[in-house]
Amino acid sequence: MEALPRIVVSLAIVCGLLAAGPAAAEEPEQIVNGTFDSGHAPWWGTGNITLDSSSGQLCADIPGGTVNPWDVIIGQDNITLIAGESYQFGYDASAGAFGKALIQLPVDPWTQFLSLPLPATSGSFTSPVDLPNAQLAYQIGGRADPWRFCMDNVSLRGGAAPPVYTPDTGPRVRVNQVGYLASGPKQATVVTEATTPVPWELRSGATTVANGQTVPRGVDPTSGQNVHTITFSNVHAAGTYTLSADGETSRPFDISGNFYAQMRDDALKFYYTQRSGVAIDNALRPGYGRPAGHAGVAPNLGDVLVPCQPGVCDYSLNVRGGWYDAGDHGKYVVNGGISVYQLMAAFERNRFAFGDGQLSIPESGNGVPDVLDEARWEMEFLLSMQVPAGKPLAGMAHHKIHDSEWTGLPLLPHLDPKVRELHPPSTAATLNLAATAAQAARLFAPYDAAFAARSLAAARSAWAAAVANPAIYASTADGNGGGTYDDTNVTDEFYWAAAELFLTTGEKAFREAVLTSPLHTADIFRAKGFDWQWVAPLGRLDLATVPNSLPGRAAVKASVVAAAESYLEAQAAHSYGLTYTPDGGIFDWGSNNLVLNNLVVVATAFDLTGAPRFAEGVLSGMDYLLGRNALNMSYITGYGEVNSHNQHSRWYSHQLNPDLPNPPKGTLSGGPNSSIQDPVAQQKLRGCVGQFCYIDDIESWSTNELTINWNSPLAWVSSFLASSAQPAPSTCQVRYTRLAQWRGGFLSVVTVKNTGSTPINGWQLRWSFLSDQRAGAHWGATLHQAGAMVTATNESWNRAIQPGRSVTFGFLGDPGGGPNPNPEVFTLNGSLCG
Ligand code: 9MR
Repeated sequence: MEALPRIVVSLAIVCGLLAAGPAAAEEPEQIVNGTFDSGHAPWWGTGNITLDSSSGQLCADIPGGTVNPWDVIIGQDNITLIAGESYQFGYDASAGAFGKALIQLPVDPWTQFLSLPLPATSGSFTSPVDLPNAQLAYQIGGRADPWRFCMDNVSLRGGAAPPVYTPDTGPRVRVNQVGYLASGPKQATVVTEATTPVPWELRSGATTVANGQTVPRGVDPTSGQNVHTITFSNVHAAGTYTLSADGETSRPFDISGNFYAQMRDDALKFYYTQRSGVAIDNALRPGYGRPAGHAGVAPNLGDVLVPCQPGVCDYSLNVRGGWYDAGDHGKYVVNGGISVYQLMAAFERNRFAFGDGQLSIPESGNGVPDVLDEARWEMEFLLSMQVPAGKPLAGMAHHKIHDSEWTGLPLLPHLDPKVRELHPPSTAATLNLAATAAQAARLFAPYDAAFAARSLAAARSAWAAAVANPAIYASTADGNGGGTYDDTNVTDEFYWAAAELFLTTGEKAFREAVLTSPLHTADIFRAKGFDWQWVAPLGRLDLATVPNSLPGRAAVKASVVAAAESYLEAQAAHSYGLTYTPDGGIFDWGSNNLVLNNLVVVATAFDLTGAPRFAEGVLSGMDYLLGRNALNMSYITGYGEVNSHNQHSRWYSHQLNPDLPNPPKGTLSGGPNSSIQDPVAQQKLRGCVGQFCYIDDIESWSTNELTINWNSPLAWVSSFLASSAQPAPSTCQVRYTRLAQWRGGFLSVVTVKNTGSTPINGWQLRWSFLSDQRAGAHWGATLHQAGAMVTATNESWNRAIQPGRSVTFGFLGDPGGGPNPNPEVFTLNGSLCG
């Protein structure tokens, strides 16, 4: 709450119209967020106004020329009234307010329990009915001239206090409900009133396999609970266990082999069913098939020819495709950027963990690792958001495309009837495009040279456009129908984009941009982690890990390791093992993705140093997400005894319509958010402490949504854990030799060796030419070329390759116009060869 202009306050005092009298002050408050301290949820407005709470009041510019009071409304729903109870209503408003404030039935016949003609600011009534969903509506239309309305301190006191919600947190012994890796660290947390050690026992069935004393840890500020910890890392035997202490027994859990490869694949499969612009094939995702969304078929009004918001541009773009951001139907370049980056970064970190056919997507079998195919689905969308040549701001990227108004749940994508609009270009979006297109250019080069070249060209033009327009920011008020993703500090986006362009091209200009960025030597790794709005760490991590010749690279690597050390320190001090320690213990929106992104830094330190404590820190960090937390639940759908499965989504709306599915296995929930901006959280979690600011309810969009940028660090971290603990060795080796070259032709032979321990029966070897080469006459294999991609299939006589043995084939080629570099990446039957 911020003070309204003085005139209003004094007017209220003179007239005795204060929001709530002293007698009523003890009565329970029924209005949710009447003070607009952090946004204006759950207030809504009609489509002809934009609600703005950036000043700590709720304001809107009211258009002139409407006819009826109800042509413009600001309202709040779901107010509980009890028959026979009296209620006192009040608020502050800007001078000259016009219209009426109504408390009424939310549907026909719109029975009014209170009708207050503005500018009056208080009134009272006795409810004639029991009603769980009364509506407060400020009907402020009907004026000829435009005007501005502001209000604050809206209050309705009376009736009964909303019932106190107590989550069912199950047994007080908190464990990773999925499992601890046999060789990994094993810790648990006990909630207890005891202040001295208590005995614990680890049991397999009725047998006690280990015991000891808990370690009292005092009151954990992120939960308000008094807790102890238990360590049982020296138990390695696989099995199903329970842990008991203080008269409580944990939920069952495993000590097991590595399940993170499964989690990696599930986290990545999430993206296919987020796809826009294409039908989801039920055969590939049983239970999740649906028609194409926003593919230009009615009632959809997009996304094949999407105009700008009025006055923003004079063209339309085909922006079909990409991933829906979250539970809404919006597509946002900034958020798409970090998401697709993290998928490609996971691949770049360890190409051997990713194969063709791994994710059961329509592109499986095309010779390209599925993770890159999935990433390309989003990259093509990001590229399509670039302002065309010849138009104002050419080379910039539009910030976002989404509905002109918010829609309700459930709503399958193909049924969305709202107008779709391109929003103005922003520097942040443009640099997201530059960074990811540069990254794509180097990763796709071995598979599709043409796409790589197109990406690099787009990255360069986006960079140039951002340099020319370095401070075009998305508006904080542009949030009708979609998220704002606003950001007024883009030094980090500049740093990240410069880093990616340098890593791909090695060019001096980008090297200088990296070295002169104020962030290059700054302490950019924050206790609260990084996300779409703070992307400097992406640049730093890649400069540390992707091979390059940057001067002073040792310091870059050291900065990552130092940050990881501080995260490990935080983890050791935290009784639930969190590396995420936000200022004042205020958990952010999507805190679980911040938890994971800190683990990305710790994991990268492992890659840089090989020190086991970093890999162990990542494993312990996952325990929090998988059940070792104050709510005793796993935040990953389908993992753990009790897990999030009602995430906010318009198409995984099972909680609202049993015919629709829950989110797929491997979907991360946003997690605890201290600011609880949505009505369900505000009704149930008021006054919550840190970890308790979460509810697995589909309408709790501020604590329980799913997004593409939250599953991406889950994919990255689980991929790290899958492969750092169990590197998947390649089982083939390819030698490509260009024996001769002459004007207009060349001769190559290729030897494929089975380095695994089982025979290969039938093979297909694939590579992509890096230039314009064409394969011609061949022997020892049948060659087929599509674009740059070549598929060599065995002949009947050499289909078997025994372990340790090789086959050789050859071909005549045409080098095309350009150079004739040897291909670098080969897949055999979909798996990468070493
Ligand atoms: O993830 C975003 C979070 O960091 C912001 O604080 C929040 C409010 O601006 O918005 C979140 O993003 C939402 C986006 O605006 C719209 N699609 C759903 C996203 C996840 O809740």
